[in-house]
Amino acid sequence: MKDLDTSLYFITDSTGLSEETFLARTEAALQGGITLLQIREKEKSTREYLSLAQKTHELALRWGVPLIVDDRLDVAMAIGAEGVHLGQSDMPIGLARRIAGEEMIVGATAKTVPQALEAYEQGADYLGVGAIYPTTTKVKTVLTSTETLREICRAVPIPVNAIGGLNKDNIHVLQGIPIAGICVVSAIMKAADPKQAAMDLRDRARELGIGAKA
Ligand code: TZP
Ligand code: MG
Repeated sequence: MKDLDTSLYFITDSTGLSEETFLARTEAALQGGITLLQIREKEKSTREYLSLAQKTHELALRWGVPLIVDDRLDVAMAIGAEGVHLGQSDMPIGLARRIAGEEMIVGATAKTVPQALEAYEQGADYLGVGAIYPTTTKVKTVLTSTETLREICRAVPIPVNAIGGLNKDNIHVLQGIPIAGICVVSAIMKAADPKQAAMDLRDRARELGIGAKA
């Protein structure tokens, strides 16, 4: 298994932001102690995605945090990102693993135990499970119960992260579930002070024992 710290996994969203503001917020999140970074763009052309991913990767490298590219293995490989995140309608995990090789981080979305097992068996390094709460981030998703989240954690030996509508005031529902960490978009991206927001999330998660390595 890869040595991967998914305890505070920040997923970006550039919607409505200038590139300068986007990069400033992303760097603030890195300063605030995020442990994993994902660039997630749904509207950009391939060239635009490549360009922003490249700039984001430069920041991530400066802070020593791995960068994961959402949806696009080609973009991830082209910019030398550390990983790719694939959902249920993206490239199958097994195929991505074959193309990407063993070194690259391949993450998968799973909403059920069978999906989690399949992703694990095909070579996923970690799983994102949710949405735990309704989200304002643009995504096609349904809610996943904390009970299913717990069952997925039991079913696979790889890190499992909770996602969806999570913030420092509601992550207590995850206490006692052996997740490796949390994924957030808005709680950091839309915060008045993204650095502080990342620090607060990290502190609150630690306080609750969420994502703590045993
Ligand atoms: N997958 C399930 S929920 C979600 C994704 C990508 C969005 C999470 O965003 P937020 O703003 O943290 O609710
Ligand atoms: Mg996807």
